[in-house]
Amino acid sequence: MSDTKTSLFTAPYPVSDEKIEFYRTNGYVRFDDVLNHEEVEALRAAVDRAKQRKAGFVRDLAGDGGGNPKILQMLNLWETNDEARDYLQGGRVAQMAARLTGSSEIRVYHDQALVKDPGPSAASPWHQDQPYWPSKEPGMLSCWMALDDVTIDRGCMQFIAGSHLWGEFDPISFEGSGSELKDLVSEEQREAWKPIPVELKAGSCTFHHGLTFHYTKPNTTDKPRRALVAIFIPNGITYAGDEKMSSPFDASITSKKGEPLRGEKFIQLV
Ligand SMILES: O=C(O)CCC(=O)C(=O)O
Repeated sequence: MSDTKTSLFTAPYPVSDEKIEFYRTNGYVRFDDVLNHEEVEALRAAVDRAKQRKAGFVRDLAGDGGGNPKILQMLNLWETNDEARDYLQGGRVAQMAARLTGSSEIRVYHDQALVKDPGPSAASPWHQDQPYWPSKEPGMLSCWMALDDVTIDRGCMQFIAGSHLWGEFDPISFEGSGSELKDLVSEEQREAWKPIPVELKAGSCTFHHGLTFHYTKPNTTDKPRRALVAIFIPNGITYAGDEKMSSPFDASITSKKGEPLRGEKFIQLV
């Protein structure tokens, strides 16, 4: 951990019972002003440096955009960036995940910077996260931290409230039209399909459950949209073995099928 940044990211952020209730009912919840200006600047610098370096697992989630990715995905910044590591190990967002899930322990599955730069960008299609994860049970969750002020047109998160109770659907291609998932749900679910955009200031975030349907529009503004996502494993999640699609972190998994999901890179934060 860096010496200079240790005062950042350590102060706890309170999570009220109302927020927990909201998360459990709706499958997502927002928190404002979770990071201060200095913390946001530190993480922006980490993301911008990672973009320059393009080391590790980096790809265009929306296909091969060549030099101008439509959705730039960079995994596990915490392994190479002091700021990203301090952010996770400082424990603030992990403790929030512990409160939301009621779990006494929280591990990180991975982090990811998701950047939609000005210019041609793509929608992140309606999808659930759980189909892409090696977990048998639902319950893992993500913290989507805005590092820029995000509006609908700059690609803020949108959710279908309560969809975390609709079960697990097939993984969706990020190169498609964006609305494929809507074709898979029941008539009743289609009627309940009312997207809720959550516009946020930089340093504010949403948490969402791995089964919650979510989406972001292409960034059509002239400013970047930088988000840092942390995915958490609470207690009670086991490894699904080869039942699920492969992931870049398969080699890190140390569990056998049916055992609690553990991996060399899935460090314990709480
Ligand atoms: O930021 C985006 O465009 C999509 C984010 C997302 O799908 C996620 O955090 O699970």
